[in-house]
Amino acid sequence: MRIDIVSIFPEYLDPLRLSLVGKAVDAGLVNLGVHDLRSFAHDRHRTVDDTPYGGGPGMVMSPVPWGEALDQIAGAHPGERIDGGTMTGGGVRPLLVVPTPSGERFTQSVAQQWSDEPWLVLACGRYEGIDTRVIEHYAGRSDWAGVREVSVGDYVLAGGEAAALVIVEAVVRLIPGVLGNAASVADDSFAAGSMERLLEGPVYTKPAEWRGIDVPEILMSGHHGRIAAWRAEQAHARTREHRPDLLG
Ligand code: JFE
Repeated sequence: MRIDIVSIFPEYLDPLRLSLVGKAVDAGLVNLGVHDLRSFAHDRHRTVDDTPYGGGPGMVMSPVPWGEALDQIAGAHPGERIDGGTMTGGGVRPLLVVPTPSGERFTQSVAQQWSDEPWLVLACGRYEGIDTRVIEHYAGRSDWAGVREVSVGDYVLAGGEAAALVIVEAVVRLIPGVLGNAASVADDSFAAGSMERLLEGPVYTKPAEWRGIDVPEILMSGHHGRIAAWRAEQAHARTREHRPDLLG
């Protein structure tokens, strides 16, 4: 999968070079490109924002540098890899992903769907957001796979970068070959397609006693059937306590 991220703070995306996503990049499973939106602004001050039509506080991101950036990243040589290689199949269209508090909820199900996409382009806004015509324009472009405005949660961030980190990590760990243990994907809370949507119960490791707290006896018993039943009961209890909405 190719992933491009556009931001006025490209260094904000540096953590994607670490850990699981970084390893997927190093292994060639993900081609990651991070782009500075300001390099697509041509005025002396590299301006990317302007005052909002209709008035109001703050500034809005101009559609002009966004159009230049997205066209250059996707346009000139469609399907070309960031590393200069060539993608098999060709004619690959990018899906434009725009984090915003007013988007559809980004869920595990969405992450699962996007893990099959060949090419994601994430547009990270700042200020009061991006001029809406950027969304409208790329939604109507047949050389793009579409536009998805998504919210990673009901709180307001200062920009799209932290949301982009969340989205990329959630998607990349679902790409076949990225996670070592396929069972740990299937067993996740909210795993798409699972019958029950329960939170994970508690987990323990050695030592068997830590600061006066014992690991529950049942987990030491070796009775796999009873352990599974206990874990299911713990999962239900935690879901009832933390997320009763999931039980209906
Ligand atoms: C941007 C901002 C004032 C947004 C009404 C770009 N889930 C989630 N929370 N926050 C974001 C996503 C997010 C994403 C992109 C963003 C927040 N802001 C800040 C300020 C009103 C806003 O939208 C700018």
